[in-house]
Amino acid sequence: MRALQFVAQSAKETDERRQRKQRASHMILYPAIDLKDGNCVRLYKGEMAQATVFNDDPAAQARAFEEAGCSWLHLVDLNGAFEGAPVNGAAVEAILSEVSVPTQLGGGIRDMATVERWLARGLTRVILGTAAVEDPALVREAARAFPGQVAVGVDARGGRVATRGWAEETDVQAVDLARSFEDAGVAAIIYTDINRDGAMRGPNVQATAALANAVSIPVIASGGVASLDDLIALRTCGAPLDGVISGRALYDRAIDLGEALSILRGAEPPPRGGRRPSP
Ligand code: AMZ
Repeated sequence: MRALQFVAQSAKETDERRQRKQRASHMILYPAIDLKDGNCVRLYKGEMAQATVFNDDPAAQARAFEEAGCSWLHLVDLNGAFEGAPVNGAAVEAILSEVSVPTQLGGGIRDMATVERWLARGLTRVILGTAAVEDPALVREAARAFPGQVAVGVDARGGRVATRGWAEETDVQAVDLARSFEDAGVAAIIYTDINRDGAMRGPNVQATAALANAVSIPVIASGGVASLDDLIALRTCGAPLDGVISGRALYDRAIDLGEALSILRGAEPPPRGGRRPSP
């Protein structure tokens, strides 16, 4: 009897270990829907003047990502990030009523009332960027009030954090900012290398790994993903990443969404050079 219990117990332990390992190697793909003037756009290195419209129906775009198997959506209110208050609220609401996957939104969320309003409307997570630098007490208060629902956006140019639509430079080092929230209960740090964003030159794997190794908060990589190899590089970078945000590469079809999802779930990588040959 005792032997049987032992066998059952060790089978359970093996199972748990396997699940833990699977979780550790599983990364979430966050497809980005960046909103400018009600449209889905991609910018080049955050420049509003260099916007390319990919879809004028954000809700349809969101549904397409959901139908393709994405388990989360990453939304950005670009006008909101510049203006310091929500601007593309109607588009965000249209997305929320269209999809049932969890969503995170950043851009123009700078006070508690806005945090509360968005979470009450069905967002899963809010992202605070500028406020993390200018009003860190807000991040702490929000994370306390909404555990698991507040992420910090750390957007850096040359290692230093930029704010207000990335138009303002600060002297704050990305790693220092991330570390300062170590005990605040934030759900994630979303780390963007601005010079890679929209540039299709590959992500800054080294800086992302360094940041992820410097904090115990889950880190989401953002900026520059251009190929399936980039996803493999992030997945095997030596730091546990929670996920990766991709925008332009998905819209341009530089990476195949289905293949990206399977790579991030820990499947064997396809042959180098990207796509598998078609049957
Ligand atoms: O592309 C840009 N110029 C840009 C952008 N994508 N500016 C800000 N943002 C995003 C950040 C973060 O998700 O990556 O807006 C959010 C931060 O907004 P705020 O208002 O809190 O600084």
